[in-house]
Amino acid sequence: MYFTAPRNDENPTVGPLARAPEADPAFRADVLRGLAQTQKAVPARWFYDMRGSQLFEAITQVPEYYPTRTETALLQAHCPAVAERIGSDARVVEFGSGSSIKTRILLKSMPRATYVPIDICGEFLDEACAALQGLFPALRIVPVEANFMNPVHLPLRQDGEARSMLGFFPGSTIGNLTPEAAVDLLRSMRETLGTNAHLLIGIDRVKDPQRLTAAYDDAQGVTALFNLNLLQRINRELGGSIPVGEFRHVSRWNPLASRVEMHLEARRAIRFEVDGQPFRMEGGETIHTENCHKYRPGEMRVLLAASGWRELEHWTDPQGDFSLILAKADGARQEP
Ligand code: AVJ
Repeated sequence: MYFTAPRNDENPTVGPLARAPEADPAFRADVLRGLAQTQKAVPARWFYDMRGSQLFEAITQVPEYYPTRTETALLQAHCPAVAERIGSDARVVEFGSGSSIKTRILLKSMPRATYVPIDICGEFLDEACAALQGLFPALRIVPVEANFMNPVHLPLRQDGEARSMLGFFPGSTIGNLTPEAAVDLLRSMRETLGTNAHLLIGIDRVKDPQRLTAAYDDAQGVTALFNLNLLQRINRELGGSIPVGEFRHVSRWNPLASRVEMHLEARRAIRFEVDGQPFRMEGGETIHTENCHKYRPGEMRVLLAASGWRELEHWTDPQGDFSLILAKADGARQEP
């Protein structure tokens, strides 16, 4: 979600930065609550303002960040098989669609699909849909502006639309959630999509901790900028006085929780305000900003089974770095 400043030609007395953007009340509540905790923490979804989204796109290009290019290759190799199994006219529901290039790979194999992207950012959604429609003129697109973490009401099936449903959840976004929350989300997707649905999901695998932490701490420092941008966003949108330069980006492997954690570590003792409220941090104290859970293949199967999904296909790259899984709603009654 991002905010645009009023345009100069529409409002000549106001410069682009003259008016502070409207703060999202949910952002304010999450930040104030998170900074008051013993282990300070801000939910990762607040990374994605305009600059954060651009920085994430840049992360996908750095050499250390293998997930995007690995998953892209897997999709290129296996989407034709998915389309063959499900039908090239299925309804494709993407959870957290963003601006993804990956969708194009899938839709290339499913030219007669109806595409239902779900995203919380209406502005991104509109832009992405327009771009996609330009590439696939025959594609039916029915965007839904919603937070996919909650059960979503899908638009009714239109005339001539196929019965088969394919949920699409690439990028290992599921890894941002704890396993418990991941099960809740996968269950709610199962509910949203219905009894005969399939799910195509990308999940990153456990591997050498050095490669994992490097993927979240690239040499060019793009991930550091991405992490630190959260503090800039807090300052800008919530009237914060956080001394951003006093923070250091940290990426660490937590072996017990099987996840990479990103933190922002205070270099020395500091005080600052957010929304008029005072906060202090000791030197070395951190704000926990993201979890990226990694799974082993068997654990992925268990995670899916616990959420009502049965694994049909499990594809990986030659190095076994990343998984692309096709699952089917379990216990599906055969619809007439
Ligand atoms: C978009 C959540 C999949 O966890 O790998 C990348 C986000 N954060 N580098 C990930 C991210 C820092 C990314 N996901």
